[in-house]
Amino acid sequence: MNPVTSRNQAYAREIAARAVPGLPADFRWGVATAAYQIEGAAAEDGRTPSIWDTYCRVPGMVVRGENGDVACDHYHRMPEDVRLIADLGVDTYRFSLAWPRIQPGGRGPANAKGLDFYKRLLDELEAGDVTPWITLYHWDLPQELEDAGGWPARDTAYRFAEYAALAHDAFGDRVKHWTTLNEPWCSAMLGYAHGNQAPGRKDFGAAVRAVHHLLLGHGLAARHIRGTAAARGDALELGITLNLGTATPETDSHEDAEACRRADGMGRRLYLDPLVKGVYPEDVVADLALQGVALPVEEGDLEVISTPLDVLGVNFYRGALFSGVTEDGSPVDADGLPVTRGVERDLPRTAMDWEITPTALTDLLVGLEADYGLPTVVTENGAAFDDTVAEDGRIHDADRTTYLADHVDAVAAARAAGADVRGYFAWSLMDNFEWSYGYDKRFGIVRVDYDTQERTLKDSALWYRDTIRLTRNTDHD
Ligand code: IFM
Repeated sequence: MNPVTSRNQAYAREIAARAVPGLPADFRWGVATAAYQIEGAAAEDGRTPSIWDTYCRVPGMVVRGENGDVACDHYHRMPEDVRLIADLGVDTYRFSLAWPRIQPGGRGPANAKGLDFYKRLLDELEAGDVTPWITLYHWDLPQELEDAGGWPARDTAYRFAEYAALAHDAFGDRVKHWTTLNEPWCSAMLGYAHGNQAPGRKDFGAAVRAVHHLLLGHGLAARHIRGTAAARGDALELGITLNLGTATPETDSHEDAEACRRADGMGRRLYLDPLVKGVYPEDVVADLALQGVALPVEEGDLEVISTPLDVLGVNFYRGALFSGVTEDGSPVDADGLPVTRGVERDLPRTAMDWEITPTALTDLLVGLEADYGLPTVVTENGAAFDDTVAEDGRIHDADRTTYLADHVDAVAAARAAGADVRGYFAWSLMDNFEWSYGYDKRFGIVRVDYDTQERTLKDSALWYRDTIRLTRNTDHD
């Protein structure tokens, strides 16, 4: 039985009421998307290819060889999509700008037609009373910059700062919320070490250089944006978004504690320590040195990287259990170095085969507060499930509703425990191009029929709308 249908609003209200306590009326509710995943219009109005356009064309890299050429056709259906967002009652829409649309080829002046599209988007959002939240970089590096070395090359950081300046100069008077990078861990590690995201390179040393240059690019952009906003008197809330999880040891052994230290080091502290404290974590630097790899830090870089942040964006999907030994308990190493092994648990999973671990979100947010003390916003959280369209034409995605409700509860619990969490954005507004998985995995609270481009609110979207309404009307703080 599906628990949340439009005919069963009582149940939806029950779940919503469960999610409300602890969240104040001014809590920020949003939905999020990213340019390459929804826009389509890949070759229109001067946009040039990004690394994802190229990667999608490499046989075997993306399920069924799919790509973002058309995606959700958002570029042409944007006003309709914004109406959908406004009708959900969210106050914020987080979207990314396509670098190759705004600055084709990654160098030179801004492309007026590219800027125009986002100007029209801002107009529509304003008309719908929805606050824009811009992400400058959600993985679509102009291909020309990859050809010149990509993120492992220092120059890319300066190119990013130049593009960020073009974008902020154009929209800074209308947009207060700016995120520089989305999930630099993915750009660096999946793109340059694992090779399962664009540009598909497999070179750990290059990935570590990419980490530093992404952070440097962030810092250079942040400095410019801060300076211009202050000079122009523009309101500004500036941040970066990281994909973060939790690392829990399987046992209380030294090996498992070390495995978690390494995982947390490479996944969380390698980014947050330089961003917030202006230093790279010594233990991670030492681990990298053992692997013959170094961060290419130059004088003054860490000062730039630690330009003050107003908010930390947290993308959360799952926590993980780690061990430092093999399944039969024997110590193990690879090339003489200790390994970190993810341990599978008997937990419910999403269609991505990701374990569902809502309490890990509470732990993560509370831990971030303790370690870094920055206000946070959950800039992405959500789940892919194998949705079906029922005979009544609706999508009764109770699994997604439950996932979202449990994670909203987890945010409320983190706030109750003292974490300054100020918002929650569902990933994603609508089904879209899920990178190497193509269109197979559906994360949307709105269904997209890719044959007709018809949008249909799933039950989870109705639940989200009701939850937001109830929270606004019930201030618990
Ligand atoms: O779709 C992605 C998004 O682009 C970045 N964060 C994770 C999502 C789900 O995999």
